[in-house]
Amino acid sequence: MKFLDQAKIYIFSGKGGHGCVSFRREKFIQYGGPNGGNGGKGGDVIVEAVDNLNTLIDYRFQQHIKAKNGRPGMGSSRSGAGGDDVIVKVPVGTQVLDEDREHVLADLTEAGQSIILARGGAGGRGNESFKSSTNRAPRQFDKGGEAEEMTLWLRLKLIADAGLIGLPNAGKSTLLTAVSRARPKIGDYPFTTLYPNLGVAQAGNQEIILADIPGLIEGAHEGAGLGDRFLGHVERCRALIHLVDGTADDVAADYRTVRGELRAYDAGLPDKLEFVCLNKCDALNDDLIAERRAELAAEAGCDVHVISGIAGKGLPNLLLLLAAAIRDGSVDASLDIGDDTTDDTTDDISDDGTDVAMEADANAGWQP
Ligand SMILES: Nc1nc2c(ncn2[C@@H]2O[C@H](COP(=O)(O)OP(=O)(O)OP(=O)(O)O)[C@@H](O)[C@H]2O)c(=O)[nH]1
Ligand SMILES: [Mg+2]
Repeated sequence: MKFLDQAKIYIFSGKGGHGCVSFRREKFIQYGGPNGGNGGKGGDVIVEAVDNLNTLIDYRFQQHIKAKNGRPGMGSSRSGAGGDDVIVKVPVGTQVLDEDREHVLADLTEAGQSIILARGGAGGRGNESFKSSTNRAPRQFDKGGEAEEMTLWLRLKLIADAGLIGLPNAGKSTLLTAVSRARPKIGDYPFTTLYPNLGVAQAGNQEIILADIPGLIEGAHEGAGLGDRFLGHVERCRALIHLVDGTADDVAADYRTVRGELRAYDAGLPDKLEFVCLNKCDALNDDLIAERRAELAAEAGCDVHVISGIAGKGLPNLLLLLAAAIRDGSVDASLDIGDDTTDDTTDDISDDGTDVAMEADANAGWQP
C-alpha cells in the first residue's frame, strides 16, 4: 500500500427533486384536487474519519465524488425519494482545506467524527402542498434546490505522540525498528525514508506512537531534499526526538541545521519539547562520546541523551522519559535513571523498578 498525505477532490452534492403538478382525475369522481408530491432531497457529501485507514491513496484514484440527486415528486401524492449521501472516508488526523489550501474547514482528529461538506438541494414542493382555502387547484410547484459543488484538499497529519527528526542517515528508521514492530527501510544513504512511518513502542505500561519522517537538510523549507512538507506529520506530536549522528564531524552544526529548518517551518515545532540524542554511540569511544555530548549540549542548551539505535543503548531510559513527558507534558527528572552512556539494554528493569520492555503491539508496525 502506498502512502499519500494529500489529495485534491471535487465534490458535488445531489440536486433536490422537483415538485410535481398533478390532479386527481378519475371517472365518476368529482373534486379530484391537486395531488402532486414533493421532490426528494439531494444527497449530502459527508467526510468521516475512520480507524482502519492510514493514507489518502484512495482519493488519488477517485477524485470526483458525487452524491445522488433527489427524485422528483409524482402524482397520487407520492414524494420523490431522497438521494443517497456519500461518505468520504478518511484516516484519523485528516484536515479538509479549501481550494487555495489556506483555510482549514474541518479537522478530524477522532474516529467517527464526521462533517457535512456539501449539502444536497432541498426537494421542491408539489402542487398539493400549495392547496389552500382560496386556491383549490394550484398549478404552482417548487423546483428542487441546487446542488453544491466545490474543490477541496484533504491533508493527512499523522497523529503520533513523538516525532523522530534529524538529518538523513541520523538513524531515525533504525531507532523506530529497535523500539517497535514497524519495519521501515534502512540504508546507509540519505533519503532512505520517503514517506512517514508509524510505530508503537512500549514504555512500562504506556504505549507511545512514534512517527519516523524523511530526513531534513539545509534549505528543506525552500524545497531542498524532500522539502519540509513531512514536518506536518510531527505538528501534532507532544514531543520531538532529535537524533544527531554521533559519527558526524560537527554534531553542533548538524543540530543547528535541523533547528533552523524547524524554525523556518514553525507551526509550533520549535517550541515543542525536544529530546536531543547523540546517536550511534556504539561506534564511538568514551572520550569521543564525552566530547561530542558536550559540544551538542552547549549548542542545544539542554541535556543530551547518548543512545545507539543499533545496539539499543539508552533506549529504555529515553522511552521512559518520553512516556512521562507525554503523560504530564513535561520532563520528569525523577525518572532519569542515571547516565545514559552506561545504560545497558539487556536491563529491562530500570532503577525505579519500572518495567521497560520494548515490545510493540502486533498491529503497531505500519508499513505502507
Ligand atoms: N553504528 C551505528 N549505525 C547506525 C545506528 N543507527 C543507524 N545506523 C546506520 O545509519 C544508516 C542510516 O540509518 P537509517 O535508520 O536509515 O537513517 P535515517 O535517519 O532513517 O535516514 P533517512 O531515512 O535517509 O533520513 C544505516 O546504515 C544504519 O545502519 C547506530 O545506532 N549505530
Ligand atoms: Mg529513514
